[in-house]
Amino acid sequence: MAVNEIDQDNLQTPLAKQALLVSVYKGGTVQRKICEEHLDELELLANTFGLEAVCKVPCPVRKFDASTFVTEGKLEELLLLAKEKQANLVIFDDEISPGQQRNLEKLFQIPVMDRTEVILGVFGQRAQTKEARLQIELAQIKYQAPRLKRLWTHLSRQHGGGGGGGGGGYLKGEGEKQIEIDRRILKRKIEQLQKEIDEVKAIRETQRTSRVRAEIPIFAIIGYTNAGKSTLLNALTDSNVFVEDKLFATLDTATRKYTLKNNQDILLIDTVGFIRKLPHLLVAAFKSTLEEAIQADILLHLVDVSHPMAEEQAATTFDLLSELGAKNKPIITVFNKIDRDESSSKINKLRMQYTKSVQISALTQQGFDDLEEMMIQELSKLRKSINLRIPQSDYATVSEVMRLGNIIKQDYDENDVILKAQVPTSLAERLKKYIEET
Ligand SMILES: Nc1nc2c(ncn2[C@@H]2O[C@H](COP(=O)(O)OP(=O)(O)OP(=O)(O)O)[C@@H](O)[C@H]2O)c(=O)[nH]1
Ligand SMILES: [Mg+2]
Repeated sequence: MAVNEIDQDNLQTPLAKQALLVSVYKGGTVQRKICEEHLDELELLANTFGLEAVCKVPCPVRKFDASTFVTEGKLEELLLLAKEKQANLVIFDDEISPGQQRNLEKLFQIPVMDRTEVILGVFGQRAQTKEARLQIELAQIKYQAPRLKRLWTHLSRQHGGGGGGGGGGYLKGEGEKQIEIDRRILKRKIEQLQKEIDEVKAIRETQRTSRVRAEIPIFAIIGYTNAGKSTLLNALTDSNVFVEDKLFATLDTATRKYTLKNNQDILLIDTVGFIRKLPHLLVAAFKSTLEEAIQADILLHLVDVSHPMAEEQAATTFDLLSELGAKNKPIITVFNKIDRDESSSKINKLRMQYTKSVQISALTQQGFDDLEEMMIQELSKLRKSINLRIPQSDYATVSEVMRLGNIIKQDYDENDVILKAQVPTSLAERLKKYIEET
């Protein structure tokens, strides 16, 4: 059979769907419990991707094997289990190196994926905008590039463009020559995608600049996937952003205008959800999209307090925020889904950790007044960007601006000091007589 025919056949072949899920842990019962929670999340991810978990295996390990990730004894157990449960796919919750993946596939004789690949697949299926699609395709190709020698692959065999669909079939090992050709094709594809992304980004930059000029304060709703971010945006602004009890319902940021009770207009941005061990390729891919959100004036960090892993999820979000350089933004932590019957002890513990917080239900709109009040309060603390002309003789004021504000530009004009500065709104109030309109 010619290579082309094989390709064609495989594109028709349905994706292996019966997955054996494996997550490793070191330690005792506490670690095992956490491991089980991680497996539940992996199952949700797999389901979202269109796969079914036939068995979830918390796998205690003492050490790892460089070539097969888990050691021989464990591996034998897993091989037996995969046969017994008639799995035709294995998914590891941990990151598996290209070499390990190849070796594991040889042993299992069925495709072996890791969490990263599932997340990339889900993102691929769900992306809507051109930029998100391009970025995901780029991340998928970069993931695939060192893995061309795998027995099975699906990401590189997707229907061209868009990176969409969990579709494509699994392909039996490709020859060395084919791998070389594929590698060159991938390299060219990466360059081309990067160019397209840059173009789309440039357009978005211009849009952002015009928004900044409008000086409407921006609140970004951020948080773990499925926390209820889109539900909150919809409830506040009567919108229709897609909401679903699955992971990564939102992959594109959506912006809506909202007027607070004090008549202040604001923009609310709904964002892509965070997840534990978000593949680095995707952090990089979404950096620019997320950065836009993170350049918001204030972050509303939504936490689903009804989730057993609420604490870990909040911590994960904070880790990703610092990776994106946004940890020091004003953040209001919003404990969501309080309509669900949950022990208040968990909320109390979280409140000790996240002191600037409110409790709401985006579904029943309970607690919305408190949320708004805190938003107004935070907003009033914001700094304001102003242009000042201060006579040099007023040393005291000049030094006060230097001390309390952020000097962006400093010039002299005859006997005046000309400053462009960001200052707290309260100080701006006091500086009124020196403020110059531009
Ligand atoms: N009981 C309850 N369910 C809620 C609440 N807020 C959201 N949900 C549900 O939680 C699920 C996820 O909501 P989304 O708004 O899609 O969550 P998200 O944070 O936007 O999720 P991603 O876009 O996937 O990151 C949906 O089934 C919502 O109906 C709430 O306050 N109470
Ligand atoms: Mg959403």
